[in-house]
Amino acid sequence: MTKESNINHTLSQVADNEMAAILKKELQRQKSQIVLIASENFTSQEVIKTMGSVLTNKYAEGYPGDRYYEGCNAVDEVEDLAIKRCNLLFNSNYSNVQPHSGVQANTSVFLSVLNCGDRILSMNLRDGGHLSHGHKQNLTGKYFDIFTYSVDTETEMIDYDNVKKLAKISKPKLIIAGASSYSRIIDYAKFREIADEVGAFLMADIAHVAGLIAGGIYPTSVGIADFTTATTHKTLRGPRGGIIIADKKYSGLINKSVFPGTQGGPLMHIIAAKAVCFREALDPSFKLYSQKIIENSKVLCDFMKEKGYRIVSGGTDNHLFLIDLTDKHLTGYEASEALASVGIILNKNVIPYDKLNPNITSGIRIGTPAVTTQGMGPNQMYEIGEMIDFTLKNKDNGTALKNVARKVKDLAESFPVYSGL
Ligand code: DSN
Repeated sequence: MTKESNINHTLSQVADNEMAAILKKELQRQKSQIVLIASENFTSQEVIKTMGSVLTNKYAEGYPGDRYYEGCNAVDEVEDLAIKRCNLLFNSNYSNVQPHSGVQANTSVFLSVLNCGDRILSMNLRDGGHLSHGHKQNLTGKYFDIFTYSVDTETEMIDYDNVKKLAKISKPKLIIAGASSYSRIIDYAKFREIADEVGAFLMADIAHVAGLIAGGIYPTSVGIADFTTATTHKTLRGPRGGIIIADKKYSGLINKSVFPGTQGGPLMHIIAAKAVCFREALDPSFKLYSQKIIENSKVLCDFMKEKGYRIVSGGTDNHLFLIDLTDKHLTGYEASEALASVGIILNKNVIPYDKLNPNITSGIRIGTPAVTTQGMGPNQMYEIGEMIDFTLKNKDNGTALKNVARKVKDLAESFPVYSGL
């Protein structure tokens, strides 16, 4: 153990017994349950240590070489390194690594080129879009004029002709390509054509697929969209945070919009951890990891289909898929609760044209980034699929479910992620 990591270790052992007990409980939960939440992952211990470093003490409003505080030499190096690696990873010439989250990255882009009341065309939340793309209870829905596109009623995929039609009718200033529960490839080039035709800016929110793009197995939006936003903690497997990638010509606008536009002091410990994550994602092994995420997702999706579950859009091209439970006479709420009771952790999710509200939903969303990090492969996907099917069919049989819960725990614990912890 290096001196630095010793310090980190000691700091994480400080004697707040109450908190230590909670942390222990959460670690134990993560080790013993099967995580199928499409937006979660197990970040490396290196990333965790970096997040828990002394960098958290430093105020650094501004940007490298131009801060409002003294003593920023080291944090300047940290941020420069994170930017350099981010640009290398996504083949870009400008990135801003300061956004605290994906929502803040999105908000910063909006405020950089839009005025209050300007029109945005984005994907409907119910069909796979994200809250921050214009939901009426989100800041975007309150401050901008939102038009939405839906997926096709038959294919449940984006209908680009319809998006074009809506763009021509609504004449948005910004179009958003991106989703948080869409299992198909998003054609950023087609979105670019549409945006150009109506003179709109194009923003791609790649939060979910950032790791797949970094691994080179999913089409990139960088160089196509004017702005690409992402989070670093989903398929990219880094710390919880956001980034913005764009052409250098937008650097002034975006930098100003992040700070002082929407944020104050950057979280330097998180930015350092982002840099560590980018380095990990630049390693050739990350390509293999991202390939395996999709392989596992397809295997589990096909298995559930064979078991008689209706998959939204009929399949998946990425790390997630949605199951429509309508014909099983189960809601997403009931299914996710039943699965959680045996230790299979996922989320209820609205499906396209869902008649149920987001607290109940007709579907569940299943994602494979976390189990793939654990090293699970096709055989474990079959095992998990069997356990999901059995649990949903026997959700009121407590004795049978106890047996499944034991199997879930055994499976999770036989693929340890944090063996040293
Ligand atoms: N991005 C959402 C998810 O997919 O879980 C959370 O906002």
